[in-house]
Amino acid sequence: MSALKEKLASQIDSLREDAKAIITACGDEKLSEVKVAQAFGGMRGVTSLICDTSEVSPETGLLIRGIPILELTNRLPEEIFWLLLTGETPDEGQMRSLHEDFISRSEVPDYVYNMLATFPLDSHPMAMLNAALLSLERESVFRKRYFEGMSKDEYWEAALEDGLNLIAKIPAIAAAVYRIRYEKGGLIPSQAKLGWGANFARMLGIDAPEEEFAKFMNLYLTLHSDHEGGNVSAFSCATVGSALSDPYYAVSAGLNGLAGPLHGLANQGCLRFVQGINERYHGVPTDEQLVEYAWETLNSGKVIPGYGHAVLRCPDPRFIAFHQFADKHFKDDPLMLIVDKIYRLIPDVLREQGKAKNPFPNVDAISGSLLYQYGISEFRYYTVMFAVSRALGLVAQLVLNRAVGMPITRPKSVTSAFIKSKFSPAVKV
Ligand code: HAX
Repeated sequence: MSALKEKLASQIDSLREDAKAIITACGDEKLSEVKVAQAFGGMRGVTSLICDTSEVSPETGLLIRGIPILELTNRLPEEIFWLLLTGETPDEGQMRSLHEDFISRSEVPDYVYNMLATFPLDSHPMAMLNAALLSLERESVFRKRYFEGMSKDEYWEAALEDGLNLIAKIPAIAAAVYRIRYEKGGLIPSQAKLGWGANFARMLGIDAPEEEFAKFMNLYLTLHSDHEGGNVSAFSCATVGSALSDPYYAVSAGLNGLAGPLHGLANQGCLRFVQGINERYHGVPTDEQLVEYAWETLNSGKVIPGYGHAVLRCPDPRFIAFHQFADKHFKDDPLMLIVDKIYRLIPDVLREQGKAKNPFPNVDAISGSLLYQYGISEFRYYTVMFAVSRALGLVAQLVLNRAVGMPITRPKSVTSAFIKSKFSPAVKV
């Protein structure tokens, strides 16, 4: 048994007992109430999910298992995966075991590459990634064991099997999407022993200093790994997984959500915004010019990409981590100077407009501009890199959900006619 499986196996009983004890002790307590505006408003602020892998504090941002993300920026993404799942950081032996486990599972079947090669070249890279993950569903251990009659207590093990296989293979698949979709030449063979992030960096075949780019990629993959349970990708993945659809279906569903412009796709929009400024003003604009550009964007009914957040009410610490990295490596680059200036000036513009509840940058305000520094100029690919990282959190959440026996997700809906009739005194019909 791998060290990770052994570790989880030792925790499962207490996870289940904890969940039961909590429900017995305070199952009738209220977590939140739902107002009509919230039902019409994407359930914003309705506390109704359990997620132990990470939480997002409005005031300080992402905590992974209670640890602020800024304290984890030197960790490898594999360590973060272990932490997300077990609540502990792995020791050297455990890391070695996880590393070997990923190596042994990393080979991608040829049919996946063959299918990717048939995609028209104007396909979106996220559609290619998700199609590839779905094609791997035929390998699902969870589905096979489910139909062989596996007991409920074993669901987590089968979900972990699929999850580990998916995570071990996703870097090579994502790199293949890049090289095929953008006609970069042949695929670069995997060297899984380099480590999960460094191998991904290498397989992309980017012309950048290898060690520095690998370091950047590890940071990127760590920062995007998880963001509690209610964001579109996590919630979609958990919902699909709750029907006992196997992890290939569930993770791919989550990543389809990540492909939306208000979620993971914002990183490509943000770099376009920064470049638009660069082109209009032939370099770094004056403060007045930048503010003018921001108002033009807002007045034309668009959002400022990379700013605002459904939960955060502070600068996203993931933005801060990238900003620190940029300061170290690309301090005087014009695009980074524009990113900096936006950070300094846009919050006041958004405050003045008075709509966005959070006027501060989120992670997407800078991630694309950094990828661009390394010569990755294919905007549409950026969300694929986000997806590679987010697979860590989605799998961790799925495995834990199956471990504690989370039932099928099924909130109740009502019709708008019901709301009108129930609250008619308050509604002019
Ligand atoms: N620029 C302009 N207006 C904004 C804004 C921004 N950056 N952020 C929010 N607003 C507007 C909203 O569009 C909304 O306007 P309407 O009332 O006219 O509909 C109003 O402010 C209130 O919105 P909110 O409650 O503050 O924000 P939401 O929770 O509804 O939405 C979003 C959160 C992240 C979707 C939003 O802030 C946004 O569209 N930001 C720009 C896109 C972006 O950066 N997305 C990435 C988010 C991080 C992420 O998930 N990455 O994967």
